[in-house]
Amino acid sequence: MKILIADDDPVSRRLLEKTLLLAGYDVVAVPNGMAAAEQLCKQDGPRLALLDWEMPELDGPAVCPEVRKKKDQGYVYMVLLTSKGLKTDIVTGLGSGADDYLTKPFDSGELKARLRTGQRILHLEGRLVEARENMRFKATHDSLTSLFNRGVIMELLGREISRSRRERVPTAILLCDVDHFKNINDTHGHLIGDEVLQEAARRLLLSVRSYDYVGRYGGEEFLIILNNCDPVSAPRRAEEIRRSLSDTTIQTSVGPLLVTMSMGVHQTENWGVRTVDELLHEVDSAMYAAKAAGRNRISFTKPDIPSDADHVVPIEAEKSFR
Ligand code: GH3
Ligand code: MG
Ligand code: MG
Ligand code: MG
Repeated sequence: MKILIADDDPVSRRLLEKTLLLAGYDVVAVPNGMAAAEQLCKQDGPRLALLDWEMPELDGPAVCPEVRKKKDQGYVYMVLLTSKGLKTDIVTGLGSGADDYLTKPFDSGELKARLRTGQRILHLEGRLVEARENMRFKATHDSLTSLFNRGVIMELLGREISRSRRERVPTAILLCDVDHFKNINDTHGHLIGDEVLQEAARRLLLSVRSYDYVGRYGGEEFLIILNNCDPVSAPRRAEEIRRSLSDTTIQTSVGPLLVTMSMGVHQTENWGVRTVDELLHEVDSAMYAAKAAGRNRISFTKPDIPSDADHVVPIEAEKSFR
């Protein structure tokens, strides 16, 4: 574990460094408070710190609030180690944001025991952060496919349309629906159907760029948002995505299955004043046109005709996309 030592006295610093190296810590030693704050505010900086009180530039109690100000990183456990031993000093030191307080000369057994307490707190924090991240992932992703769930992909769609309209960059929306999926369930069972959906989702994700969005829109329906996708690229990319499913059979527990999908595509930078729902209705109609034309194909919505309404977007219409 990485630990920071900040002490302006070279002898004191070296003694601490030696003690902590022997205890198995990975030591970063600095001679003043400024350097300490800089190290502790780094994204991958030490999470455990031993700070001397009196140091040039910033003293120990001044380092603590600097570090606490940073909200976008993990907790830093800070121990003040000082020759100042009055009760009022301890109160001031802990009040500045330090987690613990030790007086010099220190007892190495006590120092190590207190640092282990710090590590327990940091470990606990790590587990809480992990639990929070897991919950956040579960709340935003579909449990079967791990794609964005419907709520999230709809929100991203609204946001992306606003951005596309504001910056006048083109975006493509693809609604994909697996063909005759009910037959797979009916013939092989629901679990095989699930395997197919998982593999289809994996292939869709692999076939887009990292900044595009893929979400599970419904049972066997997926919504894909291709950011900054111009009119020339959109049909080609939609075709590549369609073929990512149909070109190779899916290996399932009952053997390989050939699965295809139909796709409705809308590509534009002229959004007009329609709502997300109206837009999705158009893409859905295009998808059904692809079904009607024989499935395993792409159908486009009618191209947008730029109008004055595109240039002056009423505030209310903008709001409806959020
Ligand atoms: P089409 O080509 O017209 O789209 O036909 P289809 O059979 O794919 O369409 P339909 O809407 O009739 O059937 C979709 C089926 O998807 C029905 C539903 O039971 C199934 N389904 C929905 N969610 C899941 C799921 O999570 N797992 C499995 N295995 N099946 C699902
Ligand atoms: Mg000092
Ligand atoms: Mg469907
Ligand atoms: Mg279907």
